[in-house]
Amino acid sequence: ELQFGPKLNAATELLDRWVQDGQGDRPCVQGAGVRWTYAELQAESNRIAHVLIEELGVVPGNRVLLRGANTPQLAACWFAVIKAGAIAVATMPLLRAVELGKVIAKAEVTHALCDAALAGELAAAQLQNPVLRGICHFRSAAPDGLEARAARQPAWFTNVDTASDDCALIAFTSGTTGQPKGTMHFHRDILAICRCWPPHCLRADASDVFIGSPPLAFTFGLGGLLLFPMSVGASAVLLEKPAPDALLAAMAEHRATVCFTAPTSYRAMAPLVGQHDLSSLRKCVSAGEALPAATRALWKQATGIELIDGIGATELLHIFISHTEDTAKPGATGRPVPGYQACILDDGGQPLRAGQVGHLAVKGPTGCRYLADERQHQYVQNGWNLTGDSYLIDDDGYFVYQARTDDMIISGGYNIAGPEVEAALLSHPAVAECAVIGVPDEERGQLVKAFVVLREGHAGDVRALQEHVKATIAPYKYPRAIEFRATLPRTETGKLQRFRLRDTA
Ligand code: 3UK
Repeated sequence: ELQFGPKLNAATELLDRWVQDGQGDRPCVQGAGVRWTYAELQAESNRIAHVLIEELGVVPGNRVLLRGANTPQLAACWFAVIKAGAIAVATMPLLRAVELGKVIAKAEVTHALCDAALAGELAAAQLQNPVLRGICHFRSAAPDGLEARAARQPAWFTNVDTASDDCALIAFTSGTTGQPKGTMHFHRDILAICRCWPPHCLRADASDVFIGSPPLAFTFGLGGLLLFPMSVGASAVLLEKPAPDALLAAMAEHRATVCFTAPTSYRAMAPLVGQHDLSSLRKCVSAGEALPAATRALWKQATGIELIDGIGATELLHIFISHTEDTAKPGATGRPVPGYQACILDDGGQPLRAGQVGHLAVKGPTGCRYLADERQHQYVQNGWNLTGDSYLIDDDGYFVYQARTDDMIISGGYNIAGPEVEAALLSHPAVAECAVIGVPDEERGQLVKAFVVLREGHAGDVRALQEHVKATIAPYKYPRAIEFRATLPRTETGKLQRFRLRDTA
Protein backbone atom coordinates (compact mmCIF):
# COMPACT_ATOMS: atom_id res chain seq x y z
CA GLU A 1 0.00 0.00 0.00
CA LEU A 2 1.06 3.54 -0.74
CA GLN A 3 0.83 5.09 2.71
CA PHE A 4 2.99 8.12 3.31
CA GLY A 5 3.24 9.96 6.61
CA PRO A 6 2.47 13.68 6.78
CA LYS A 7 6.17 14.54 6.49
CA LEU A 8 8.17 13.41 3.51
CA ASN A 9 11.11 14.66 1.48
CA ALA A 10 11.69 12.70 -1.74
CA ALA A 11 15.46 13.32 -1.59
CA THR A 12 15.70 11.66 1.83
CA GLU A 13 14.04 8.51 0.50
CA LEU A 14 15.80 8.27 -2.85
CA LEU A 15 19.29 9.56 -2.03
CA ASP A 16 20.19 10.02 1.65
CA ARG A 17 18.69 6.69 2.66
CA TRP A 18 21.43 4.72 0.82
CA VAL A 19 24.21 6.64 2.52
CA GLN A 20 22.49 6.21 5.88
CA ASP A 21 22.27 2.46 5.21
CA GLY A 22 26.04 2.24 4.67
CA GLN A 23 25.68 1.88 0.89
CA GLY A 24 27.07 5.28 -0.01
CA ASP A 25 29.93 3.73 -1.99
CA ARG A 26 27.61 2.22 -4.59
CA PRO A 27 27.86 3.79 -8.07
CA CYS A 28 24.99 6.22 -8.66
CA VAL A 29 25.30 8.51 -11.71
CA GLN A 30 27.88 9.00 -14.43
CA GLY A 31 28.29 11.08 -17.57
CA ALA A 32 29.77 14.44 -18.67
CA GLY A 33 33.18 13.43 -17.35
CA VAL A 34 32.12 12.50 -13.82
CA ARG A 35 31.24 9.30 -12.04
CA TRP A 36 29.58 9.68 -8.65
CA THR A 37 28.66 7.26 -5.91
CA TYR A 38 25.52 7.81 -3.83
CA ALA A 39 27.65 9.51 -1.17
CA GLU A 40 29.22 11.79 -3.77
CA LEU A 41 25.88 12.79 -5.33
CA GLN A 42 24.61 13.46 -1.81
CA ALA A 43 27.61 15.67 -1.01
CA GLU A 44 27.29 17.58 -4.30
CA SER A 45 23.57 18.21 -3.85
CA ASN A 46 24.05 19.16 -0.18
CA ARG A 47 26.62 21.80 -1.13
CA ILE A 48 24.31 23.15 -3.85
CA ALA A 49 21.39 23.24 -1.38
CA HIS A 50 23.53 25.49 0.84
CA VAL A 51 24.29 27.75 -2.14
CA LEU A 52 20.58 27.97 -2.97
CA ILE A 53 19.59 28.94 0.54
CA GLU A 54 22.54 30.93 1.85
CA GLU A 55 23.85 32.62 -1.30
CA LEU A 56 20.85 32.87 -3.62
CA GLY A 57 18.20 33.40 -0.95
CA VAL A 58 15.92 30.53 -1.92
CA VAL A 59 13.19 29.74 0.64
CA PRO A 60 10.92 26.67 0.74
CA GLY A 61 8.24 26.86 -1.93
CA ASN A 62 10.32 29.00 -4.32
CA ARG A 63 10.29 27.75 -7.88
CA VAL A 64 13.76 27.02 -9.23
CA LEU A 65 14.16 26.52 -12.95
CA LEU A 66 16.57 23.81 -14.06
CA ARG A 67 18.11 23.93 -17.51
CA GLY A 68 20.67 21.58 -18.97
CA ALA A 69 21.27 18.46 -21.02
CA ASN A 70 21.25 15.17 -19.07
CA THR A 71 24.31 15.21 -16.80
CA PRO A 72 25.12 14.16 -13.22
CA GLN A 73 25.52 17.87 -12.43
CA LEU A 74 21.90 18.47 -13.46
CA ALA A 75 20.86 15.54 -11.27
CA ALA A 76 22.71 17.12 -8.32
CA CYS A 77 20.88 20.40 -8.93
CA TRP A 78 17.55 18.55 -9.02
CA PHE A 79 18.18 16.94 -5.63
CA ALA A 80 19.51 20.20 -4.19
CA VAL A 81 16.22 21.94 -5.02
CA ILE A 82 14.20 19.11 -3.47
CA LYS A 83 16.41 19.06 -0.37
CA ALA A 84 15.97 22.83 0.05
CA GLY A 85 12.19 22.38 0.04
CA ALA A 86 11.93 24.37 -3.17
CA ILE A 87 10.13 23.32 -6.35
CA ALA A 88 12.05 22.07 -9.38
CA VAL A 89 10.80 23.55 -12.65
CA ALA A 90 12.28 21.28 -15.27
CA THR A 91 12.81 22.70 -18.77
CA MET A 92 13.79 21.07 -22.05
CA PRO A 93 17.32 21.96 -23.22
CA LEU A 94 16.11 23.05 -26.67
CA LEU A 95 13.69 25.71 -25.38
CA ARG A 96 14.40 29.22 -26.66
CA ALA A 97 13.98 32.53 -24.84
CA VAL A 98 10.31 32.95 -25.82
CA GLU A 99 9.32 29.54 -24.44
CA LEU A 100 11.49 29.91 -21.34
CA GLY A 101 9.81 33.26 -20.72
CA LYS A 102 6.38 31.59 -20.71
CA VAL A 103 7.59 28.98 -18.23
CA ILE A 104 9.13 31.63 -15.96
CA ALA A 105 5.96 33.74 -16.00
CA LYS A 106 3.55 30.83 -15.61
CA ALA A 107 5.47 29.04 -12.84
CA GLU A 108 6.62 32.28 -11.17
CA VAL A 109 10.21 31.16 -11.29
CA THR A 110 12.45 33.19 -8.97
CA HIS A 111 15.77 31.37 -9.38
CA ALA A 112 17.50 29.21 -11.96
CA LEU A 113 20.35 26.74 -12.14
CA CYS A 114 21.51 26.62 -15.74
CA ASP A 115 24.21 24.71 -17.59
CA ALA A 116 26.75 27.35 -18.67
CA ALA A 117 26.54 25.99 -22.23
CA LEU A 118 22.85 26.98 -22.40
CA ALA A 119 23.12 30.37 -20.67
CA GLY A 120 22.25 32.63 -23.62
CA GLU A 121 18.56 31.92 -24.14
CA LEU A 122 17.86 32.03 -20.40
CA ALA A 123 19.60 35.40 -20.06
CA ALA A 124 17.42 36.72 -22.88
CA ALA A 125 14.29 35.36 -21.18
CA GLN A 126 15.26 36.99 -17.87
CA LEU A 127 15.39 40.44 -19.50
CA GLN A 128 11.66 40.15 -20.25
CA ASN A 129 10.81 38.44 -16.94
CA PRO A 130 12.37 40.21 -13.93
CA VAL A 131 10.48 37.86 -11.57
CA LEU A 132 13.51 35.61 -12.22
CA ARG A 133 15.93 37.18 -9.70
CA GLY A 134 18.93 34.90 -9.58
CA ILE A 135 20.65 32.67 -12.12
CA CYS A 136 23.64 30.52 -11.23
CA HIS A 137 25.54 28.57 -13.90
CA PHE A 138 26.78 25.03 -13.39
CA ARG A 139 29.50 23.25 -15.37
CA SER A 140 31.16 26.61 -15.27
CA ALA A 141 34.74 27.66 -14.46
CA ALA A 142 33.65 31.19 -13.50
CA PRO A 143 34.49 32.42 -9.97
CA ASP A 144 30.77 32.96 -9.30
CA GLY A 145 29.79 29.69 -11.03
CA LEU A 146 28.00 26.99 -9.08
CA GLU A 147 31.05 24.75 -8.71
CA ALA A 148 33.17 27.52 -7.17
CA ARG A 149 30.37 28.50 -4.79
CA ALA A 150 29.56 24.90 -3.84
CA ALA A 151 33.21 24.15 -3.06
CA ARG A 152 33.04 26.68 -0.21
CA GLN A 153 30.00 25.00 1.38
CA PRO A 154 29.88 22.00 3.71
CA ALA A 155 28.99 18.55 2.35
CA TRP A 156 26.34 17.99 5.03
CA PHE A 157 22.84 19.40 4.95
CA THR A 158 19.61 18.68 6.81
CA ASN A 159 16.80 18.37 4.29
CA VAL A 160 13.97 20.85 4.71
CA ASP A 161 11.13 19.16 6.54
CA THR A 162 8.62 19.15 3.71
CA ALA A 163 5.08 17.77 3.86
CA SER A 164 4.28 14.76 1.70
CA ASP A 165 1.81 16.94 -0.20
CA ASP A 166 4.15 19.89 -0.69
CA CYS A 167 4.86 20.52 -4.33
CA ALA A 168 8.27 19.17 -5.42
CA LEU A 169 8.14 19.40 -9.19
CA ILE A 170 6.48 21.45 -11.89
CA ALA A 171 6.72 19.65 -15.21
CA PHE A 172 5.54 21.16 -18.47
CA THR A 173 3.75 19.05 -21.04
CA SER A 174 5.60 18.60 -24.28
CA GLY A 175 2.62 20.11 -26.08
CA THR A 176 1.89 18.30 -29.33
CA THR A 177 -0.70 21.07 -29.75
CA GLY A 178 -1.46 24.38 -28.10
CA GLN A 179 0.15 26.15 -25.17
CA PRO A 180 2.39 24.21 -22.77
CA LYS A 181 0.71 23.38 -19.47
CA GLY A 182 2.53 23.18 -16.12
CA THR A 183 1.67 20.17 -13.95
CA MET A 184 2.35 20.06 -10.21
CA HIS A 185 3.62 16.95 -8.43
CA PHE A 186 4.06 16.43 -4.70
CA HIS A 187 6.88 14.69 -2.81
CA ARG A 188 4.61 11.70 -2.35
CA ASP A 189 3.92 11.53 -6.11
CA ILE A 190 7.66 11.27 -6.78
CA LEU A 191 7.82 8.23 -4.51
CA ALA A 192 4.47 6.75 -5.59
CA ILE A 193 5.65 6.30 -9.18
CA CYS A 194 8.72 4.43 -7.90
CA ARG A 195 6.46 1.94 -6.12
CA CYS A 196 3.92 1.28 -8.90
CA TRP A 197 5.32 0.60 -12.36
CA PRO A 198 8.99 -0.32 -11.65
CA PRO A 199 8.50 -3.24 -9.20
CA HIS A 200 5.66 -4.76 -11.23
CA CYS A 201 6.67 -4.17 -14.82
CA LEU A 202 10.43 -3.48 -14.84
CA ARG A 203 11.74 -5.48 -11.88
CA ALA A 204 15.20 -3.93 -11.82
CA ASP A 205 17.65 -4.31 -8.94
CA ALA A 206 20.76 -2.69 -7.49
CA SER A 207 23.01 -4.41 -10.03
CA ASP A 208 21.32 -2.70 -12.98
CA VAL A 209 22.85 0.06 -15.09
CA PHE A 210 20.18 2.35 -16.57
CA ILE A 211 20.68 4.31 -19.78
CA GLY A 212 18.50 6.11 -22.30
CA SER A 213 17.57 9.22 -24.20
CA PRO A 214 14.65 11.15 -22.66
CA PRO A 215 15.63 14.46 -21.03
CA LEU A 216 15.37 14.64 -17.23
CA ALA A 217 13.00 17.56 -17.90
CA PHE A 218 10.56 15.04 -19.41
CA THR A 219 9.05 12.96 -16.62
CA PHE A 220 9.64 9.79 -18.69
CA GLY A 221 13.38 10.54 -18.40
CA LEU A 222 13.26 11.79 -14.80
CA GLY A 223 11.67 8.51 -13.70
CA GLY A 224 13.54 6.14 -16.00
CA LEU A 225 17.01 7.65 -15.68
CA LEU A 226 17.08 9.05 -12.14
CA LEU A 227 14.21 8.18 -9.77
CA PHE A 228 13.74 4.50 -10.70
CA PRO A 229 17.42 3.50 -10.65
CA MET A 230 17.91 5.34 -7.35
CA SER A 231 14.81 3.78 -5.80
CA VAL A 232 16.51 0.37 -6.06
CA GLY A 233 20.12 1.47 -5.45
CA ALA A 234 21.11 0.98 -9.09
CA SER A 235 23.18 3.35 -11.25
CA ALA A 236 22.45 5.45 -14.31
CA VAL A 237 24.42 6.72 -17.29
CA LEU A 238 23.32 10.21 -18.35
CA LEU A 239 24.04 11.16 -21.95
CA GLU A 240 24.14 14.73 -23.21
CA LYS A 241 23.60 13.74 -26.84
CA PRO A 242 21.67 10.47 -27.02
CA ALA A 243 21.27 10.09 -30.81
CA PRO A 244 20.67 6.42 -31.80
CA ASP A 245 24.30 5.64 -32.72
CA ALA A 246 25.64 7.39 -29.60
CA LEU A 247 23.14 5.60 -27.39
CA LEU A 248 24.16 2.21 -28.81
CA ALA A 249 27.86 2.97 -28.35
CA ALA A 250 27.24 4.11 -24.76
CA MET A 251 25.20 0.99 -23.97
CA ALA A 252 28.13 -1.17 -25.06
CA GLU A 253 30.75 0.98 -23.32
CA HIS A 254 28.96 1.08 -19.96
CA ARG A 255 27.58 -2.48 -20.08
CA ALA A 256 24.08 -1.02 -19.64
CA THR A 257 21.32 -3.40 -18.61
CA VAL A 258 18.14 -1.26 -18.81
CA CYS A 259 17.32 1.14 -21.65
CA PHE A 260 14.60 3.81 -21.83
CA THR A 261 13.82 5.47 -25.13
CA ALA A 262 11.03 6.21 -27.64
CA PRO A 263 9.72 3.87 -30.37
CA THR A 264 11.42 5.83 -33.19
CA SER A 265 14.75 5.52 -31.44
CA TYR A 266 14.42 1.70 -31.18
CA ARG A 267 13.46 1.66 -34.85
CA ALA A 268 16.51 3.73 -35.81
CA MET A 269 18.86 1.64 -33.61
CA ALA A 270 17.68 -1.81 -34.74
CA PRO A 271 19.69 -2.00 -38.01
CA LEU A 272 22.87 -0.80 -36.20
CA VAL A 273 22.74 -3.27 -33.32
CA GLY A 274 25.15 -5.72 -35.01
CA GLN A 275 27.98 -3.17 -34.80
CA HIS A 276 27.88 -3.12 -30.97
CA ASP A 277 28.28 -5.53 -28.08
CA LEU A 278 24.92 -5.33 -26.33
CA SER A 279 25.33 -8.57 -24.41
CA SER A 280 24.76 -6.77 -21.09
CA LEU A 281 21.31 -5.46 -22.08
CA ARG A 282 18.35 -7.09 -20.29
CA LYS A 283 15.34 -4.77 -20.39
CA CYS A 284 14.19 -2.15 -22.88
CA VAL A 285 11.35 0.25 -22.22
CA SER A 286 9.40 2.16 -24.87
CA ALA A 287 7.07 5.08 -24.15
CA GLY A 288 6.08 8.52 -25.34
CA GLU A 289 4.25 7.28 -28.43
CA ALA A 290 2.43 4.15 -29.51
CA LEU A 291 4.79 1.25 -30.19
CA PRO A 292 4.07 -0.18 -33.67
CA ALA A 293 4.12 -4.01 -33.82
CA ALA A 294 6.74 -3.78 -36.61
CA THR A 295 9.11 -1.85 -34.34
CA ARG A 296 8.64 -4.39 -31.53
CA ALA A 297 9.46 -7.17 -34.03
CA LEU A 298 12.54 -5.38 -35.42
CA TRP A 299 14.00 -4.82 -31.95
CA LYS A 300 13.35 -8.40 -30.91
CA GLN A 301 14.97 -9.68 -34.09
CA ALA A 302 18.02 -7.47 -33.55
CA THR A 303 18.54 -8.04 -29.81
CA GLY A 304 16.31 -10.92 -28.71
CA ILE A 305 14.67 -8.52 -26.23
CA GLU A 306 10.90 -8.07 -25.94
CA LEU A 307 10.22 -4.34 -25.50
CA ILE A 308 8.25 -3.24 -22.44
CA ASP A 309 5.70 -0.69 -23.70
CA GLY A 310 3.96 1.70 -21.33
CA ILE A 311 1.74 4.73 -21.69
CA GLY A 312 2.51 7.59 -19.36
CA ALA A 313 1.67 11.27 -19.28
CA THR A 314 3.19 14.37 -17.72
CA GLU A 315 -0.16 14.94 -15.97
CA LEU A 316 0.08 11.53 -14.27
CA LEU A 317 3.87 11.82 -13.84
CA HIS A 318 4.72 8.38 -15.26
CA ILE A 319 3.46 5.10 -16.76
CA PHE A 320 -0.02 3.88 -15.80
CA ILE A 321 -0.79 1.16 -18.38
CA SER A 322 1.91 -1.34 -19.26
CA HIS A 323 2.93 -5.00 -19.15
CA THR A 324 6.01 -7.07 -18.36
CA GLU A 325 8.21 -8.59 -21.06
CA ASP A 326 6.47 -11.93 -20.35
CA THR A 327 2.97 -10.57 -20.92
CA ALA A 328 3.72 -8.36 -23.94
CA LYS A 329 1.14 -8.49 -26.71
CA PRO A 330 2.10 -6.92 -30.04
CA GLY A 331 -0.12 -3.94 -30.84
CA ALA A 332 -1.48 -3.57 -27.27
CA THR A 333 -0.16 -1.26 -24.54
CA GLY A 334 -1.01 -3.64 -21.69
CA ARG A 335 -3.10 -3.53 -18.51
CA PRO A 336 -3.41 -0.89 -15.77
CA VAL A 337 -0.30 -0.78 -13.59
CA PRO A 338 -1.08 -2.02 -10.05
CA GLY A 339 -2.26 1.04 -8.08
CA TYR A 340 -4.06 2.49 -11.13
CA GLN A 341 -7.52 1.85 -12.56
CA ALA A 342 -8.44 2.50 -16.17
CA CYS A 343 -11.58 2.31 -18.28
CA ILE A 344 -12.94 3.44 -21.63
CA LEU A 345 -15.73 6.04 -21.66
CA ASP A 346 -18.11 7.25 -24.34
CA ASP A 347 -18.63 10.95 -25.11
CA GLY A 348 -21.20 11.13 -22.29
CA GLY A 349 -18.82 9.64 -19.71
CA GLN A 350 -20.45 6.19 -19.62
CA PRO A 351 -18.21 3.08 -19.56
CA LEU A 352 -17.97 1.16 -22.84
CA ARG A 353 -17.77 -2.60 -23.37
CA ALA A 354 -14.79 -4.56 -24.68
CA GLY A 355 -14.02 -3.80 -28.31
CA GLN A 356 -15.62 -0.35 -28.30
CA VAL A 357 -13.42 2.67 -29.01
CA GLY A 358 -13.68 5.57 -26.56
CA HIS A 359 -11.86 7.94 -24.24
CA LEU A 360 -9.18 6.51 -21.95
CA ALA A 361 -9.88 7.40 -18.29
CA VAL A 362 -7.35 6.76 -15.50
CA LYS A 363 -7.37 7.03 -11.71
CA GLY A 364 -4.52 6.34 -9.32
CA PRO A 365 -2.08 7.67 -6.71
CA THR A 366 -0.88 10.38 -9.13
CA GLY A 367 -3.05 12.65 -11.24
CA CYS A 368 -3.41 15.93 -13.00
CA ARG A 369 -2.96 19.24 -11.15
CA TYR A 370 -2.48 21.95 -13.71
CA LEU A 371 -0.85 25.16 -12.64
CA ALA A 372 -3.64 27.72 -13.03
CA ASP A 373 -5.15 26.36 -16.21
CA GLU A 374 -8.81 26.19 -17.14
CA ARG A 375 -8.13 22.89 -18.89
CA GLN A 376 -8.00 21.19 -15.44
CA HIS A 377 -11.74 20.51 -15.67
CA GLN A 378 -11.37 18.95 -19.10
CA TYR A 379 -8.57 16.64 -18.01
CA VAL A 380 -10.08 15.57 -14.66
CA GLN A 381 -13.79 14.68 -14.63
CA ASN A 382 -15.50 12.86 -11.75
CA GLY A 383 -12.08 11.99 -10.35
CA TRP A 384 -10.93 10.36 -13.59
CA ASN A 385 -8.04 11.67 -15.65
CA LEU A 386 -8.96 11.93 -19.34
CA THR A 387 -5.67 11.67 -21.18
CA GLY A 388 -7.02 12.65 -24.60
CA ASP A 389 -6.32 9.21 -26.05
CA SER A 390 -8.74 6.93 -27.91
CA TYR A 391 -8.42 3.36 -26.72
CA LEU A 392 -10.32 0.08 -26.67
CA ILE A 393 -10.08 -2.90 -24.32
CA ASP A 394 -9.71 -6.22 -26.17
CA ASP A 395 -11.14 -9.59 -25.12
CA ASP A 396 -8.05 -10.37 -23.01
CA GLY A 397 -8.45 -7.14 -21.04
CA TYR A 398 -5.52 -5.47 -22.82
CA PHE A 399 -5.76 -1.77 -23.60
CA VAL A 400 -5.22 -1.12 -27.30
CA TYR A 401 -4.18 2.35 -28.39
CA GLN A 402 -6.06 3.89 -31.33
CA ALA A 403 -4.95 7.52 -31.62
CA ARG A 404 -4.86 10.84 -29.83
CA THR A 405 -8.56 11.73 -29.84
CA ASP A 406 -7.75 14.89 -31.84
CA ASP A 407 -5.95 12.78 -34.43
CA MET A 408 -8.80 10.36 -35.24
CA ILE A 409 -9.61 10.57 -38.94
CA ILE A 410 -13.21 10.40 -40.15
CA SER A 411 -13.28 9.51 -43.83
CA GLY A 412 -16.32 8.39 -45.84
CA GLY A 413 -18.16 7.67 -42.58
CA TYR A 414 -15.39 5.47 -41.21
CA ASN A 415 -13.35 6.23 -38.07
CA ILE A 416 -9.75 5.60 -38.95
CA ALA A 417 -6.93 5.74 -36.41
CA GLY A 418 -3.86 7.25 -38.07
CA PRO A 419 -1.41 5.20 -35.94
CA GLU A 420 -2.96 1.96 -37.22
CA VAL A 421 -2.24 3.02 -40.80
CA GLU A 422 1.25 4.11 -39.71
CA ALA A 423 1.84 0.68 -38.13
CA ALA A 424 0.86 -1.00 -41.43
CA LEU A 425 3.20 1.27 -43.42
CA LEU A 426 6.05 0.66 -40.96
CA SER A 427 5.89 -3.07 -41.70
CA HIS A 428 7.03 -2.31 -45.27
CA PRO A 429 10.81 -2.52 -45.73
CA ALA A 430 11.02 0.79 -47.64
CA VAL A 431 9.54 2.83 -44.77
CA ALA A 432 11.86 4.33 -42.14
CA GLU A 433 9.31 6.67 -40.51
CA CYS A 434 5.83 7.85 -41.34
CA ALA A 435 2.91 9.97 -40.17
CA VAL A 436 -0.72 9.65 -41.19
CA ILE A 437 -3.23 12.50 -40.95
CA GLY A 438 -6.68 13.41 -42.26
CA VAL A 439 -6.79 16.20 -44.84
CA PRO A 440 -10.05 17.98 -45.75
CA ASP A 441 -11.87 16.43 -48.69
CA GLU A 442 -15.19 17.54 -50.23
CA GLU A 443 -16.43 14.06 -51.00
CA ARG A 444 -15.22 11.99 -48.02
CA GLY A 445 -15.02 14.67 -45.33
CA GLN A 446 -11.41 13.75 -44.66
CA LEU A 447 -8.91 11.86 -46.71
CA VAL A 448 -6.20 9.61 -45.28
CA LYS A 449 -2.81 11.06 -46.17
CA ALA A 450 0.60 9.60 -45.34
CA PHE A 451 3.95 11.34 -45.05
CA VAL A 452 6.75 8.82 -45.50
CA VAL A 453 10.49 8.97 -44.85
CA LEU A 454 12.17 6.26 -46.95
CA ARG A 455 14.90 3.93 -45.78
CA GLU A 456 18.24 4.48 -47.47
CA GLY A 457 18.45 2.80 -50.87
CA HIS A 458 14.67 2.53 -51.35
CA ALA A 459 12.66 4.34 -54.02
CA GLY A 460 9.31 5.96 -53.30
CA ASP A 461 6.63 3.77 -54.89
CA VAL A 462 3.20 5.13 -53.92
CA ARG A 463 1.22 2.25 -55.45
CA ALA A 464 3.35 -0.42 -53.76
CA LEU A 465 2.86 1.21 -50.34
CA GLN A 466 -0.88 1.57 -50.88
CA GLU A 467 -1.18 -2.10 -51.90
CA HIS A 468 0.87 -3.10 -48.85
CA VAL A 469 -1.53 -1.27 -46.50
CA LYS A 470 -4.58 -2.78 -48.24
CA ALA A 471 -3.08 -6.24 -47.80
CA THR A 472 -2.26 -5.63 -44.10
CA ILE A 473 -5.37 -3.93 -42.63
CA ALA A 474 -8.95 -3.22 -43.80
CA PRO A 475 -8.51 -1.87 -47.36
CA TYR A 476 -10.67 1.26 -46.84
CA LYS A 477 -8.00 2.62 -44.45
CA TYR A 478 -5.27 2.87 -47.12
CA PRO A 479 -3.69 6.30 -47.61
CA ARG A 480 -5.16 7.87 -50.74
CA ALA A 481 -2.32 10.36 -50.82
CA ILE A 482 1.32 9.71 -49.98
CA GLU A 483 4.01 12.38 -49.82
CA PHE A 484 7.70 11.60 -49.35
CA ARG A 485 9.68 13.71 -46.90
CA ALA A 486 13.28 13.79 -45.70
CA THR A 487 12.20 14.22 -42.04
CA LEU A 488 9.03 14.51 -39.96
CA PRO A 489 8.27 17.21 -37.37
CA ARG A 490 8.79 15.89 -33.85
CA THR A 491 8.85 17.31 -30.33
CA GLU A 492 12.00 17.12 -28.25
CA THR A 493 10.41 14.11 -26.56
CA GLY A 494 10.20 12.23 -29.86
CA LYS A 495 6.49 12.68 -30.53
CA LEU A 496 5.19 13.22 -34.02
CA GLN A 497 3.60 16.66 -34.42
CA ARG A 498 0.74 15.65 -36.70
CA PHE A 499 -0.88 19.06 -36.23
CA ARG A 500 2.07 20.66 -38.00
CA LEU A 501 1.57 18.36 -40.99
CA ARG A 502 -2.15 19.17 -40.95
CA ASP A 503 -1.34 22.89 -40.98
CA THR A 504 0.83 22.56 -44.08
CA ALA A 505 -1.36 20.01 -45.89
C1 3UK B 1 1.09 9.47 -25.61
C2 3UK B 1 1.55 7.00 -25.69
C3 3UK B 1 0.64 5.24 -26.88
C4 3UK B 1 -0.36 9.48 -25.19
C5 3UK B 1 5.23 10.06 -20.82
C6 3UK B 1 5.94 7.85 -20.13
O1 3UK B 1 4.66 10.64 -23.06
C7 3UK B 1 4.64 10.95 -21.88
O2 3UK B 1 4.07 12.12 -21.45
P1 3UK B 1 3.51 13.33 -22.34
O3 3UK B 1 2.81 14.25 -21.43
O4 3UK B 1 2.47 12.68 -23.38
C8 3UK B 1 1.38 11.88 -22.96
C9 3UK B 1 0.70 11.28 -24.17
O5 3UK B 1 1.68 10.60 -24.99
N1 3UK B 1 1.80 8.23 -25.19
C10 3UK B 1 2.77 8.13 -24.27
N2 3UK B 1 3.18 6.84 -24.16
C11 3UK B 1 2.45 6.12 -25.04
N3 3UK B 1 0.66 6.56 -26.60
N4 3UK B 1 1.46 4.34 -26.31
C12 3UK B 1 2.39 4.72 -25.39
N5 3UK B 1 3.22 3.82 -24.83
O6 3UK B 1 -1.07 10.21 -26.16
C13 3UK B 1 -0.32 10.22 -23.86
O7 3UK B 1 -1.57 10.76 -23.50
O8 3UK B 1 4.61 13.91 -23.17
C14 3UK B 1 5.42 8.71 -21.10
C15 3UK B 1 6.27 8.33 -18.89
C16 3UK B 1 6.09 9.67 -18.59
C17 3UK B 1 5.57 10.54 -19.57
N6 3UK B 1 5.42 11.84 -19.25
